[in-house]
Amino acid sequence: MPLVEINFDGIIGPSHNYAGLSLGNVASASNKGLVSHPRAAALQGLAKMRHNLRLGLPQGFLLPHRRPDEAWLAELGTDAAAAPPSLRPAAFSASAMWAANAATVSPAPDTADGRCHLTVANLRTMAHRSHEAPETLAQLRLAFADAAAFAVHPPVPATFGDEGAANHMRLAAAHDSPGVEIFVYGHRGGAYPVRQHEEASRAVARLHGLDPERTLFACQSEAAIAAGAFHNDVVAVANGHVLFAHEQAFEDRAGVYAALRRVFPELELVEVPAAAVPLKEAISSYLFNGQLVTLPDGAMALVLPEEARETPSVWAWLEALAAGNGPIRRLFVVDVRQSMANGGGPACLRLRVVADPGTVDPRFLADEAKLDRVAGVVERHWPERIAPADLADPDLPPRLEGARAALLDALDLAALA
Ligand code: SUG
Repeated sequence: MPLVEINFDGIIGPSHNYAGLSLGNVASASNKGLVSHPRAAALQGLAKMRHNLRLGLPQGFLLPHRRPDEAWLAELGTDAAAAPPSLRPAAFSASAMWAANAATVSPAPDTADGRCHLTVANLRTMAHRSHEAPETLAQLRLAFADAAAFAVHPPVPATFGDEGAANHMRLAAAHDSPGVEIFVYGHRGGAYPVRQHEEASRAVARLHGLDPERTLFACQSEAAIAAGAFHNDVVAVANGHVLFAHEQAFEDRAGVYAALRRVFPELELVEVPAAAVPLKEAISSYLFNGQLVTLPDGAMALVLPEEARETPSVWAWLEALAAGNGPIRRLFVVDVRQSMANGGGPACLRLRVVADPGTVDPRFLADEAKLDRVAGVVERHWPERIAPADLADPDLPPRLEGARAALLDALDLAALA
């Protein structure tokens, strides 16, 4: 079977809540303290997977992590019962749902040894995300255990922040052709932290055995980070030969485009001018966090969040795009509002892996029947709502544990317990 792009979505975990943990992520900060709806959140995520599956796109998933993370709390000398308010929300966070931050992936045609390489992200900048890596590594080692096809690397040292595929793009004539990989790092972010370190990006490129001639390192613009684009995938996305980016995505816009055109002359650039869509609206609508996908008939489509349709400047621009002669011809809208309220759009929820599905552990691959099964578990076990004070309720941890165990059982993945 040829190499195809498989989107692995993070199943939204039963502890999904709004704790305002991510400085620099405007949605997370402004929704702090709201009551969350984990059951609705997970069903929205499953509906998105089903939507894309019905478009004919291969779909996989990753599992929610154990929360509260008692192993992490133990390293900090405490546990869920005694954790201080400064640590408790971080231990309960369902942030592993945003699978675009799980790892960076270099498909087999790009690497020196002809295998698909994945490096788990260390996510060191945010406390609540910094303890995802061990479980992500365990899941990826299981899903991509075929050592002839994959190499799964542990995170790079946490000295240098690495946030995975959200700061990585790939251009290629087709998914199974050799590509050009673009690593986007930050230098300055105004009042906000820079989450992707250049040294981490360069380390990942070396570990993956990428051809230096076909690997680019681009600095994200300070203006974008300062406006709330805490990851590059909030202001730019690539697919096939297309780069879809905001005019203010990169610090040295002309330099990045020129370098790209040199190594990838087929580049088709779809740039959104700030005059048409200001950065602020691009970020609040998550225009660039749509999934830019190639449909089975070869046409390109964007799978966008409802918020993009609700933002007049963004929707007007998109309708003109789809009606024009450009490469992006179709627009689909999905409802992932529960995740969006924490700054996670359609593209944040998925990790793209180009692979032969026959080499992936089938337990991580989705079909309609399996999604029905997962939805059944969610309906039965996911809390309907979580208010901030509920994180201190002693009944919550056993409930979360039971919910996760039921999911692992339904997917024959008790090995991850
Ligand atoms: O890391 N939000 C995530 C959103 C990640 C989005 N991912 C991509 N852009 N690829 C983050 O900032 C909020 C959690 C809270 O506040 O409770 C959060 O972690």
